[in-house]
Amino acid sequence: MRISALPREEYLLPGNAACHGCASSMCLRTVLKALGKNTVLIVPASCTSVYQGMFPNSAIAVPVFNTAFASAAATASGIKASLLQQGIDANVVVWAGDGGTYDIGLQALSGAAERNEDIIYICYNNEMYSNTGIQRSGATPYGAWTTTTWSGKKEHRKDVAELMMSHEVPYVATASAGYLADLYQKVKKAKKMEGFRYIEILSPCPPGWRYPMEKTVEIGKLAVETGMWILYEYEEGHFRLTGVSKAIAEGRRKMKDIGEYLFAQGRFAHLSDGDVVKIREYVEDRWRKLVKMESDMHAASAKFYV
Ligand SMILES: Cc1ncc(C[n+]2csc(CCOP(=O)(O)OP(=O)(O)O)c2C)c(N)n1
Ligand code: SF4
Repeated sequence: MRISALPREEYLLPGNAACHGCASSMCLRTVLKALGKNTVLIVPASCTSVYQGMFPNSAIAVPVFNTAFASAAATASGIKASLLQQGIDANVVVWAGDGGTYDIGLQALSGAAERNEDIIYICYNNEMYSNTGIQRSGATPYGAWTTTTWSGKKEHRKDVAELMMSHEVPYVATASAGYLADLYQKVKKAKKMEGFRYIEILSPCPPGWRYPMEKTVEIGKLAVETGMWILYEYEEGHFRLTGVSKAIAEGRRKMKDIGEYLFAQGRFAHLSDGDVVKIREYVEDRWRKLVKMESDMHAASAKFYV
């Protein structure tokens, strides 16, 4: 599918307050095209709650409920229940940053996933708390500069998409701002399903990642092409790699060197050779783990109880 084939309706209006080159706003625009107007967005404190505009004005042409940082998934669960009680069937969708997902909103997210609430939770992961001045989050990768990791983060990031798979929810997918048509198709698929659905989008941020604003799509693609970010779907218990990640796993595409991704961004400019080796090893380990997960999935289709 080509970007030009996306619906022409706009639900994120131009002239909003997002930075130039903001992947979060590009992805939200795409996500809303897939969801359509019968949608309620739940947005915790984040860049989105700023660029959406100040009441009574809004850059988002569907109802938006701003909620406290920790409670997006709980708020969405309550709104869905209330709408159903009133006989209204609408897409109830959380749109939250990684700070609101990986750290501060994690308990509400886990609870809603475990209850299999009938909502879609989308995390736009810019790997930091951007809105408050680029602080580290649990999603910040090893080595990255932030204003609270001046010499580079010392820990690897955690992985909430994998955590959602361990909750065995109906649908988990990863996407990247480099591939908006893939994001659109994954949201379309999620929209048709029932129960808890989680989508996480790698969402580059020019001021936080320190690269020129016109490079957002290129950086979003490089993340996938170098294996730093892996595209996949987990659907009703079945895991599979998708898009460029699948092509790399099947040997149809060669993986690019991690340096192409890292040194396109000022936040990694200080990395030593040792740091790069450490990141490369981490990426290779994770890559092997997910490729194995896909092949184990096929092998495990045998029945244990006969
Ligand atoms: C409980 C609480 N702690 C801190 C804040 C201040 N705060 C508002 S937005 C934000 C950062 C949000 O980061 P993230 O969720 O990653 O979204 P982004 O800003 O990157 O879009 C913070 C720390 C808050 N509003 N509430
Ligand atoms: S700081 Fe980053 S995430 Fe926030 S609006 Fe700007 S580009 Fe988007």
